[in-house]
Amino acid sequence: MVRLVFLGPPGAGKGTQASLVADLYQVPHISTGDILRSNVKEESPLGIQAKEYMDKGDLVPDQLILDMVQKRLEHPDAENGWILDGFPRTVTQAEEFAKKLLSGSSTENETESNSFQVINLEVPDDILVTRLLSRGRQDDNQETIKNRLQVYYQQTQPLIEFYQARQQLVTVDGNQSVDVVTNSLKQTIDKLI
Ligand code: B4P
Repeated sequence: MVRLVFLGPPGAGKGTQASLVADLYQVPHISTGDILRSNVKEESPLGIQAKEYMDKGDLVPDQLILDMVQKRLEHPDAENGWILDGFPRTVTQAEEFAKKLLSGSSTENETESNSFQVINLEVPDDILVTRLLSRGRQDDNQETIKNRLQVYYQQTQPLIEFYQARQQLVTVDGNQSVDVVTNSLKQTIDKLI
């Protein structure tokens, strides 16, 4: 079963690749960034709370994210696999995800570390900044990007060690053309499933 987490700094191509790979393996692409942005657009209570963090490039509080992801994973389309893009993003999110979100699934008898794999997309900082500035989303300005990178190094990068220690991590070079990255991912995933 394809159950993957895409990890990486802002602009690494998580969203770009998760969407392509989800189509290839016919599993839902679950992007916490996309779900948050659609809540912001609808001005839902979650969107109103999330907006102030996203505009600054800060992370939305863990509990809001955990509830949101749990709800999304309860949809029937997630029963036979998923690609999580942008979640977990903190050690707390990762610990809670391992403990709670997978506890009710059919993998109850498996060890937690066998239940999903994590793909870490690696891209140098200068390339990330260039990519984000040319994308030009509302949160893609110099100041916010600087903060998002800092937040990544402080809060998300520790997940590399977290998942390495659990033997769940595979790193892929994201500093190549979109097609080349997709092909590397396909080769990596075919070995994992
Ligand atoms: P996200 O939506 O997850 O966005 P991202 O990390 O900035 O970008 P991503 O890595 O997906 O890059 P993309 O493919 O688009 O997060 C936005 C915000 O939401 C966060 O700052 C935070 O506030 C909040 N949030 C989300 N999840 C959260 C969580 N779990 N906890 C708390 N808060 C959370 O690519 C970027 C650009 O590069 C695109 O223009 C693309 O076309 C280009 N590109 C991609 N691959 C390329 C390649 N190989 N070569 C050249 N260009 C490429």
